Amino acid sequence: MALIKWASFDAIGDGRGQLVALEGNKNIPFDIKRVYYMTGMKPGAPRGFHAHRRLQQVAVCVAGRCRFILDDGFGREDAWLDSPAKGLLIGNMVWREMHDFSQDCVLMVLASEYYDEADYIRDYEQFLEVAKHG
Ligand code: T46
Repeated sequence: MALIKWASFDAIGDGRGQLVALEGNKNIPFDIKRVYYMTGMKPGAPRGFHAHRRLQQVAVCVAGRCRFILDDGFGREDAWLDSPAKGLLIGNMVWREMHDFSQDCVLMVLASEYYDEADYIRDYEQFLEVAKHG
């Protein structure tokens, strides 16, 4: 099963620039309960390294680019986020890592749930155990 799944968004462009609209249960496949974004990432400082038990998310690089690694416990794939018109769908129980942030990267994430540290699995061995044996 492919781990990398994209949502593509219409960019409405005119002489002034581009506009992209994201709407829950339309081009985002869940009710959006939370939006967060990351800026000022340091070169060579990857992020992520965890999975979520329930959370679903869509990640969009609204500026710049970065590389995501997704791992379901059986295989891993990577993909560049390099367009504000492209969203990476990240399901629950998928280990994610973010690498190679460009200096101008602004990474925005839309989430299906409020922030809950108890939903995180931050230990890779524990993630493998849950992914493989429930
Ligand atoms: C994910 C990837 C793509 C909050 O207080 N509220 C929030 O909504 C979030 C997302 C984080 N935090 C706090 C928790 C930590 O003290 O912000 C700090 C940094 O979070 P974290 O180390 O988890 O950041 P990343 O970049 O490793 O991971 C984040 C999300 O946490 C995660 O859900 O999927 O981005």
